[in-house]
Amino acid sequence: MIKKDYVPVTSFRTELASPQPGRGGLPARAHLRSDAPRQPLDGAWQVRRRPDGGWSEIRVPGHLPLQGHGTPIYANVQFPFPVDPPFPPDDNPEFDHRLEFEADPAVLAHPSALRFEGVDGAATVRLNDVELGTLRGSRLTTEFDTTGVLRDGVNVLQVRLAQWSAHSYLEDQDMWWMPGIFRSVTLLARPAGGIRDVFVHASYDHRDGSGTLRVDVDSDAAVTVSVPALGREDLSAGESHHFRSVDPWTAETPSLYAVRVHTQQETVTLRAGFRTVHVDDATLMLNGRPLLLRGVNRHEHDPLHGRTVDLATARAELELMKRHNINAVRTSHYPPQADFLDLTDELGLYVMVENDLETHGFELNDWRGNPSDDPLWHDAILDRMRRTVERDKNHPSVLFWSLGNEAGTGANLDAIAQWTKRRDPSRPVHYEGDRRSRHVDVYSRMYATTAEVERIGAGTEPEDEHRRELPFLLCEYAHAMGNGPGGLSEYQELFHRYPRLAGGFIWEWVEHALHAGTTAEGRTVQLYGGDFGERVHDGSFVIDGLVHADRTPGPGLADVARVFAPVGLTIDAERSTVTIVNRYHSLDLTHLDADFPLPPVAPGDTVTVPLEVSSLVTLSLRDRRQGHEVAWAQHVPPRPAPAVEATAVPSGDLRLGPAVFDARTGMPVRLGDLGLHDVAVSLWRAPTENDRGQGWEERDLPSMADRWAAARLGDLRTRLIGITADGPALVVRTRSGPPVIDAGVDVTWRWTSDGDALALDLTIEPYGRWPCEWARAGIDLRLDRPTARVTWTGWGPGPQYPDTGQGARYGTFTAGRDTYAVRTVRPQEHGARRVDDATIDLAPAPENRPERAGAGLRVRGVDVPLTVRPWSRETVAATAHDHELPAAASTWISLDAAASGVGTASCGQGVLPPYRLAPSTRRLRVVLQQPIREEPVATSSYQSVSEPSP
Ligand code: IPT
Repeated sequence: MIKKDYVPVTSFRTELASPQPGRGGLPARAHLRSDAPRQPLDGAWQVRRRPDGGWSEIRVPGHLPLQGHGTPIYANVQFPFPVDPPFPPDDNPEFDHRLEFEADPAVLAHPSALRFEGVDGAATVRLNDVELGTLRGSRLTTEFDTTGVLRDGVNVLQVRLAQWSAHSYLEDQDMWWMPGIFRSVTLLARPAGGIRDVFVHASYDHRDGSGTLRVDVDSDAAVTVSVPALGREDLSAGESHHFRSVDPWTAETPSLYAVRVHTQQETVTLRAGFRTVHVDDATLMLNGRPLLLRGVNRHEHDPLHGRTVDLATARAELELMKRHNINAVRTSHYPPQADFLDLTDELGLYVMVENDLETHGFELNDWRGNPSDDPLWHDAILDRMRRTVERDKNHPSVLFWSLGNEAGTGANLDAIAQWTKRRDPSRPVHYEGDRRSRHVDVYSRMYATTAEVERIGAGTEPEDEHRRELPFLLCEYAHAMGNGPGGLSEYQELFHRYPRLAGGFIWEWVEHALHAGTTAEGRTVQLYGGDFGERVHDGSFVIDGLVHADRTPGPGLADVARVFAPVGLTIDAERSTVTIVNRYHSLDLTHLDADFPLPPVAPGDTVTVPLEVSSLVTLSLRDRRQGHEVAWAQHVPPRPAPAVEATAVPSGDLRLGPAVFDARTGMPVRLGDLGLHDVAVSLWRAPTENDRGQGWEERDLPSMADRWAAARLGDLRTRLIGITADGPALVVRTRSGPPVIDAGVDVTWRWTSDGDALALDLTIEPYGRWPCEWARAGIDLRLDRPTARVTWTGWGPGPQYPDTGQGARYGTFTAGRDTYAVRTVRPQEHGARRVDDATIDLAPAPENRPERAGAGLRVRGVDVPLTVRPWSRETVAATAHDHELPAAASTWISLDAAASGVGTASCGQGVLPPYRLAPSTRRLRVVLQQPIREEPVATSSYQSVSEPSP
């Protein structure tokens, strides 16, 4: 039976406004793998909304709003409540949780502790009507002593939780607000004479290959420490032991040594990795060699379970990262579930563990009242840092401690920097918000432009002496939102050029869409800010990852893999050589399989070898151990533009070869029996998320999307100037421009044909004073059946814009309609491939009559950006969610003479100058024809959208 209320309302509520740390918890310590008994308390609990909701079942771990209790709120910087610290609003969802369980006699036989690994919100915990204490710090572990409270038979555990508290002011991370017991709850036997805590210190001396190990143990009993792999069973705790030769730990060589710490009552096992991270001459060094971070920011996110991410999923994420040459993770913006770090130790990734601290919303109030600089909050902030460091201090993969994210500056941050350095002098301290780098060991910034990063790398930026000695990293850059990130290569090139630049962490790994079932057409409903009726929210800004919420890769991931390649390969066709740069930290290249003679190359070295380069050459290096491709290069010889002999002559009724033209518009309306619709010149694209942002280098200007909107770039009106026959060519002249202004483009369409194919030589010439750069310069047309698939020779499989698509290579590919179009949670321009020869196969007619052979359109050219999708640009631009796009009924095709880059202005710099599209004369040469096929298109395989791999 459910007991009556156990805490007087006033005290629970009053305490929510306290800026003090939680109370009643045991001192913070590491999560240890122990042989002491433990009892998981995860599973079905009871929950009710206070004050008068009914009890129902809930899954623990889990978030309340994802199980029908309240709704998620997405807000980035802004607090969704009045900034009135330390007070939470009265409108504050409160819940009671309850679990009845039988205590495991094995646990009961000892003193015991109850561990909460993550409870989002502020909570008070009672066991068998005894108050154990309070939980504060949503992503941090708390343990309570349950000795003497835990009893034989049925126990009753109660957790009263409020969504908002004083601590909400410290937890303003850019993510969903979602209360709940979202990580595991466990009962632990804590044997008398057992091991309370362990701190493993393992360092590596690169000069002689030796290692030093010190294992500090907190125990009342006699302790023995053994490291069997080093042949030692008897190491004294608390003393340094020197080993003449050890295998160092790096992300490339994650060598771990089992360490066993033993008392009569308890044995714990850890895995030590010998490595030393330090700063030398403003360069970040690992084991005596410069370290380059090819990192991503990782939030914990699952589209159904929020920040409850099971370990199998976390492992799959890390393996996916490794396969894409990512070697580092910043656990933005809180410590991850504890076991995650076992995986990074084992798989080999460098980790920056970040404290659960962000007070960003104060920035919108000029940082008035920021807890980071108010003595009232000192203890709570120190408590968070302490719990972060104590929990994760034994992981070799953890190279840095980060004090938090976007918490301004202040004495409390200074204090936790000092505390951290004292507690763990072996790891650099990071905090981006320390604008003067007074208390940190690395100079860190977010989204600094490549121009500035270059100055920082070159040392030409004015800096004080202290900062000048620090290595530089970008804790966030290359905002991977929607179509993008553009401009990755430029950052990487700087990282390679200047030793001071230690690389950085792309923002971000995974999109935080929440899935809410499927539509009748079978599309997943993916939601973002505002979709839950939030009155304060930040819309789609939470959809900004290299992989989608279900962890399927977006196109940017292939580009990252290429840009992050640990081996540089440059083919010089003229000299018939390939230059190989080994950018591994410590591996030579003997672990790679190559399809060309690969000489040994020491880390950091460059070697040039002869290579026969006749026609198309693709070089590929694969990691023999993991089987994935780590680097590749291609030489693609120049290809001539397809020639069409102009043998047909235009007729008086405006026919040319297979084509029929409309006398009123001058545009082609038929190609054989294929209807061509809405052929027109076009300068616009459906704004990407990056087009909608203001570039950081030009913050005083409107976004590109707004500039285009102001110029009405998407609303060109066309006037036919004339149609003439010029020998075998039909020449159409048009003028197009947006309303209101006196600028536009003069377009010459020169058509020729050999009787079968139709060649277009198009010139777009600007006139007047253009108020903005263009998004594209090209043509659009529509076919009145949906696409079944696109097959092309050109670059693929992923899309390319001038500053993206580094992962695309030359070949022949096939993609289904959706894969070609590249669907994103929020619809936007996407999917252009540069093609030489592409065939767009159309789906059968609705009445299911088999189409005649060749239903579709073939396009030839050289490197022609081709976009194909089942919606018009206007529809794409006007639709807020992917699942709201109408079902495919037609095919919209764009062929470009030129396109603008995409940049990362959604958060960061805009399109770099070489990738911008200033109005100027552009030329497009393409050949259109109906595909020749012997067999009719097999209709059945086109019924559903298949996504064949290339
Ligand atoms: C920066 C935040 O640190 C990160 O959490 C995320 O919000 C990112 O921006 C954008 O997605 S802060 C921003 C004001 C630079």
